[in-house]
Amino acid sequence: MKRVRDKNIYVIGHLHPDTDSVCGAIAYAHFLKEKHKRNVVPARAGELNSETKFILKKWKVKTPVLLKDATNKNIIIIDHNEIEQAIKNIREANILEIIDHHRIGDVETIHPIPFENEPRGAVAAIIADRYSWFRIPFSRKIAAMILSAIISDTLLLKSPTTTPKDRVLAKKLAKIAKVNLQKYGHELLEAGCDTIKHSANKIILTDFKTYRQGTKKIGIGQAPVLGFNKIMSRKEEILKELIRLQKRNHEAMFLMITEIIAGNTYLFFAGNENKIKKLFNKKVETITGLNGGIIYLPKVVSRKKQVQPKVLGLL
Ligand SMILES: [Mn+2]
Repeated sequence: MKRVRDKNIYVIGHLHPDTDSVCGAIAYAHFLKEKHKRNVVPARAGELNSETKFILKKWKVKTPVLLKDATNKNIIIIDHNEIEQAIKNIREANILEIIDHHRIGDVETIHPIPFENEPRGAVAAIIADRYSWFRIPFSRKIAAMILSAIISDTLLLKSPTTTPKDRVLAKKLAKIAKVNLQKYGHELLEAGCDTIKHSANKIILTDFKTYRQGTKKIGIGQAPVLGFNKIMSRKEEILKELIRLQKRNHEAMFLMITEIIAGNTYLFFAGNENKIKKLFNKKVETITGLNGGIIYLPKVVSRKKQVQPKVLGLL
């Protein structure tokens, strides 16, 4: 065991945290406290996005503490298991457990630890199962946290990552939280759709994940919008910024602009056009002089299931 001075146990999700990472951490920290584990603290790996801010405010839940460095900390990792997506110095942490719903990555530990990974709509849904196994009732607030995470990660159960178990769970949690699933779901997703207000840089990096193999890195951002018109009038500016960021240290960089009501995506890319074109086998819109392009992907909403497996072929 590594010598650890800070007695707290931090439950933390990935960098550029989304609602699942934040509300999942809140729900799991609460669960562990209910099981009489002390010193469990929900944490976050960065600034909250506007959707998560809306949720925490609405349900009057305290914002998790910001943790920037994992050195000598007791950490429970949720919603990721790749070093590239974890807070700084995760190798220097005492990792106690991992709960995730992504591909198996590269986080290593010294000791055997509980590691649960299941393809579910949200990591919060896996955490909800723990409550059920141990017969710990969901308070209204915790039900709302888990429900919000499921709605956010599955775009109100529209993403192909949604499982039948997630649908049943969402209905049950909506009842406990005393909300109408459709109405609350739209309210929540719309709160996250302030993409248009932001700089191109922030649009790309607010919800951004990096994947590494050896020295090569690929990045995929995703930004939700209501209707494409306004955002696509800024396509040149956004593509230019994506290319600028890619040139610094990525093999290729992508941005999914996803329209959340119809469930369609414009995929912006920066990198080798010929290689990327082949991955999608779709028409590519290019802008003269720019080393990148835009591909329209109808009925694509999931980075994890519909984009990442294709583009990781570039590594
Ligand atoms: Mn997630």
